[in-house]
Amino acid sequence: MSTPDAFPPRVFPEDFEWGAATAAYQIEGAAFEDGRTASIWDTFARRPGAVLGGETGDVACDHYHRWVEDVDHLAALGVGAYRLSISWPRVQPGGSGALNPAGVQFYLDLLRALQSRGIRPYVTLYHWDLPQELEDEGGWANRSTAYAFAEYARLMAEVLGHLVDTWTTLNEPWCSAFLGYAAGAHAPGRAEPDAALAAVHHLNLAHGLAVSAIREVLPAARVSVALNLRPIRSATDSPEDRDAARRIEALSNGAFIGPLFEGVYPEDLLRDTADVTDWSFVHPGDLAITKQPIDVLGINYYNPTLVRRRTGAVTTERADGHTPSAHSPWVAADGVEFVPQDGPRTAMGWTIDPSGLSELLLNVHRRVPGMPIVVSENGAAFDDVPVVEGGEQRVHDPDRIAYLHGHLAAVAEVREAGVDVRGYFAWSFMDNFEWAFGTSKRFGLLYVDYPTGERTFKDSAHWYARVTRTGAIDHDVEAPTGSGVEA
Ligand code: PNW
Repeated sequence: MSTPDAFPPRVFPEDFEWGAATAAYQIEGAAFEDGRTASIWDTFARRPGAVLGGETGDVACDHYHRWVEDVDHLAALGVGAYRLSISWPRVQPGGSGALNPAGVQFYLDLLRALQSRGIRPYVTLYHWDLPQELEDEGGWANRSTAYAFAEYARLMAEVLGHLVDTWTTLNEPWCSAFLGYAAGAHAPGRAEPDAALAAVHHLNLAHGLAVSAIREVLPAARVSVALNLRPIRSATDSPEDRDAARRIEALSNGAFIGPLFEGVYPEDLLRDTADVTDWSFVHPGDLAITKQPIDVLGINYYNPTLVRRRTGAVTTERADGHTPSAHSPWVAADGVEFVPQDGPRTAMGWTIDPSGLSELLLNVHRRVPGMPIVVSENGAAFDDVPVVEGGEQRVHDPDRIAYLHGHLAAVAEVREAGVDVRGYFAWSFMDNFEWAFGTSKRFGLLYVDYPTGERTFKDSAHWYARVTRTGAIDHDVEAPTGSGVEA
């Protein structure tokens, strides 16, 4: 172990992008201020039983009013980049027509403040807060939503383009489609497998249309998408278990990598889902649109996925950590069982396994050769408890430090093996509204005291600040223990 001042050896190059990430609905609050209209999350959170404790994002971290202070905290973290998302209904109420000047001004001010601190903004256009009016017309199951999204992207490129470093079209379209439209665990809370597959395609189409729209306005734009790809592991080498893994590989990874980088939907995906849909929502020419060249691929990784052929009855899928729901997000996969894995877990119940990240990065490197990658989200929720020491509030979170350290070591390892990983964004900059779990799950480097809104650097934030300054990761690491959620 080394002391903070001893400067352990640099593992990452000078130009490695160190970042932290958030999303609009999870931090902004001010849900109905200055002309913002409802998103599907405002509506969904008001549905009884949808969010733990009946919480909403009405206030969240109140970032809409505290952004000046938050930019100071980002600067203190030493990050070179900040990944944020734009609330579509804040800048374009209702999802169509004219922009809302007050909403645009908020992002102009925020982006200028970041720029003045030398922090590069990575801007995600869609992190799950679809304007409610578009959902009322069918949401992502309706093809016209993809065109509405492209128009919104074009408008954002026009008004914010001079201040944005990297555009990310969508965050985790798997979650939007399957948690939103099949499991019903996320907004809009629909359990319609055929609509979920239509949503997959319309999200892929929206991505492609938006990439073109951004490039029409900004020919030199750096464009990205953030996918929650998974390393899928088969419990045994039996043909049945391997077939289960193949099916989940197609639903998790192939359904996005195929159309975005290869210009096809995997044949096995079409075959596996043939009883659910005939895929007639894929029109001639669509796969040329979805396969727009992009500059960098964002990968969000939290935990590995272990599957086998189902032997028992279908139960509510919990092993992979999505929100408990009466419905599975895994369309046409009743014959697959998700196997709980041994070892330490986070407060989400998610297995801690950095080897899943190296495996995933190697898989993507092989499947999408030459594509620069950033880890656009990685991090962990633990049951953080603030303590007062010497009159100062502290949050000791050794498990989070160990999690980040282990996963950064995995990134360093695959970089040595030739995988082109250019950056890493910790999820999250601060504790926030964790979707169906509300504020009960804390992923932040900064602790947020929700009653007062006060932010405190956790020990992991101090640790990460040393990482961002030195490019070295071996500062004061303790052994991982997990927070006590047992397998
Ligand atoms: C991602 N799953 O969500 C999101 O991009 C973040 O907004 C979120 O806060 C973070 O990860 C932590 O959850 C996910 O069920 C939600 O597989 C659910 C799943 C995956 C990612």
